[in-house]
Amino acid sequence: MKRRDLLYYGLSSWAACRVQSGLLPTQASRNAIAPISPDTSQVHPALSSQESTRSHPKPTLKQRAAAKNIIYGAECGTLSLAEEPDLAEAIAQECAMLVIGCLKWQYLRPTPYTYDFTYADGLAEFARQQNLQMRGHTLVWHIEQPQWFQEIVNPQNAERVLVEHIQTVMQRYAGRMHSWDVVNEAIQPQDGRSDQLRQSPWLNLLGSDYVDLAFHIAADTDPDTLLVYNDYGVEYDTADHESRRMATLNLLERFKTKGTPVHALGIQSHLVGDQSDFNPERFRRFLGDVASLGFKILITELDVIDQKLPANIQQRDRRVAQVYQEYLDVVLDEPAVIAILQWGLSDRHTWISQFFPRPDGLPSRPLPLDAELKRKPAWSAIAQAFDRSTR
Ligand code: 9MR
Repeated sequence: MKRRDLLYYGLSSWAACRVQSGLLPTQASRNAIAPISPDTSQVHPALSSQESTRSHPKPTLKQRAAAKNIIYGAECGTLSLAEEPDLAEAIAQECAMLVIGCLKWQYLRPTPYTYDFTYADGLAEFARQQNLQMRGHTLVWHIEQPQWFQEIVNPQNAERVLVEHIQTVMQRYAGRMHSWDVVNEAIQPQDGRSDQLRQSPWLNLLGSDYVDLAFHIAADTDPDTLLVYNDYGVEYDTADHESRRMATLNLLERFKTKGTPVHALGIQSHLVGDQSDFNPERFRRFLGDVASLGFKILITELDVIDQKLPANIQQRDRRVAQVYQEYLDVVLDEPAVIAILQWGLSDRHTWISQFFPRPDGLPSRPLPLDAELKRKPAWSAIAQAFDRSTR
């Protein structure tokens, strides 16, 4: 079996092994953190008040997922885990994979001529110490470009700038990344193009083939990593999501026809707590359609937006847990799904509190652990979904 096949099936920890013999990033020492015991039978003290897990240790999410050949993990922004050892311990305990979400241009490219890997290297070093697999997010996106981008990049130099960026960033972590979100959110049917691609800066500079170019450069730069096309808005039974599902399938078919090296679809999965139009059969069919085109599937940014849910914490947590359960019961039935990754692990840090704040000002609670790292009903729902899965 080739290395990439192992990755497809979520069986391999080769990336973690390879990194031990690889180069340590030079800036890593700035963010270096003390090794944390990977002994998952030890429960974090913060959990013990809610769960008597010391006497009856419960398997962690990564253990339950691994039993079903699934990789469970989370993204952790630009966090310095050295400053939050309790969160670092929780991540090491629950997660088998760390999503390095600060590999965006805005963080990496202070000037057109320089790169700053400080945040990403710190997290990569943490992943190495804890034997976590890693994935990178993201090489090509339509937003969050540095300020200089608009002034410097033009149709004449755009290809060179894009190629150099992808090569530089991927080479740094080559052999260590399980997968990469090479292109993020390229679809936008509302923009009115016949190919349903988004009117993005890259499209305007390079034409619609920028997507294919990015994947070809990525494949040449790190032939062993899984190359993912990542997007959102395909989960619900609404006209908008239906058109995005169709556009996604069209794009995947286009990749196949053109021989573009894309291995998997990333479905972000920012679910909405008060939305009632999740249709299990429709979503199941979509996953099956993606799989039958030959693509693996990763759930890449799972969380549940609780902006419009009741203030009462018990009611709110119950509904969030129910949303996780309904969704994962469908997702985990699809054999092409290889990973369940969350956009954060603890409510202490979540984009939702900024982007979808509650009108009553109460803190958002979209993730499996609360801000004190206690396991919530969402944690139990995810755990049970893994346990129930018959894959
Ligand atoms: O969670 C991320 C937030 O902290 C950043 O400010 C934002 C812009 O870089 O990106 C958020 O992450 C997004 C991800 O990159 C793509 N899918 C949607 C995520 C939530 O907005």
